[in-house]
Amino acid sequence: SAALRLNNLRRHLDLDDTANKAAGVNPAGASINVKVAPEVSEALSLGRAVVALESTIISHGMPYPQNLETAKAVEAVVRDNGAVPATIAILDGVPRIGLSGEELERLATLGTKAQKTARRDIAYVVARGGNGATTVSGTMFLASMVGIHIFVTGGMGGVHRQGEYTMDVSSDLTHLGRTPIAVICAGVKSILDIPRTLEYLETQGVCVAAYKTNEFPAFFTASSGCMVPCRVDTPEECASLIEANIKLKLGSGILIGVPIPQEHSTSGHIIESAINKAIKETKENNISGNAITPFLLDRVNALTGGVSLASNIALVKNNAQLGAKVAVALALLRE
Ligand code: PSU
Ligand code: MN
Repeated sequence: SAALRLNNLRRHLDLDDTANKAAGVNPAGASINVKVAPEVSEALSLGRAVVALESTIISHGMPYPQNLETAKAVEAVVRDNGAVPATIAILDGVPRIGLSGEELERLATLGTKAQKTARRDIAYVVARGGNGATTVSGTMFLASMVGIHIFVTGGMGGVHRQGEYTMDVSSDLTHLGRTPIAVICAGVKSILDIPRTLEYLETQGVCVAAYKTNEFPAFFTASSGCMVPCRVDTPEECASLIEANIKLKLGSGILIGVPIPQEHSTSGHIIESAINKAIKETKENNISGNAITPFLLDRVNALTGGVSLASNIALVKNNAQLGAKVAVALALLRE
């Protein structure tokens, strides 16, 4: 079955290391250039554990140099737990699956000069030869193109507060509804409307699970007050769920919410008052569209005096640890 997997991958990619170009096949069947890091393409062709990581968190989610330090530390956690990390971004118009140290550094120093690249932005960034930091939706698209099943991040986008009026619903949700990938994260921040986010995920057919709890986590705090339909308690249980989803060919994704470790959780009260103030500021400053999320993340961090950034870093590492273990368990199942 390893040979079969290799053939499957070859069908999607021209694994020519010298040219280091891959002809990825998008759902419409057209070919584009994708650069897969040698370590990642080798792991994929051998059916080994691979974990995708997003890059908007690096460019827009954290300040320099903590963004670079965190990106490197998260990759190290993935490796220490037996999987190969594949940080995904677009550099010079070419989607990259797996970044070198230099490329990570470039992205981290570009910061918000890299374009925040959701699904809708991918074609534009590629066409212009630009640099794009992929969001959860953008990363899912590229990861699933090369056959990666597991993706770790801090938090997903969701339905914004008052989304029932603004219609501001992150494409992370619709894209997870049409991509067979598992996103392992600490839930969604309460800058968002969590109950409506869960309703929307249900409509999209996304399987929402929580790790060692029955409650959907709220990023900075373990508790959101919202129950989830599935509970998983071990990496092996996560892997079985992912494998069943693949075998059923549902075509939709899985969200596994991992509560922030107790010792790093920030007082809900501190965060909540910072969030309310930050949301008020978006209105005062006429912040709209895809600038809202980066603005809120930055303001919440500033208003909490960096407390939220420290929690953020700790929870991403925690998610990466579980994500790598799940990837290893899944690779064993699929052998
Ligand atoms: N939420 C976080 N941290 C993040 C993001 C969201 O707690 O870094 C980023 C992710 O890249 C996510 C994107 O995919 O913001 C969602 O943006 P929007 O709300 O504009 O869809
Ligand atoms: Mn939006």
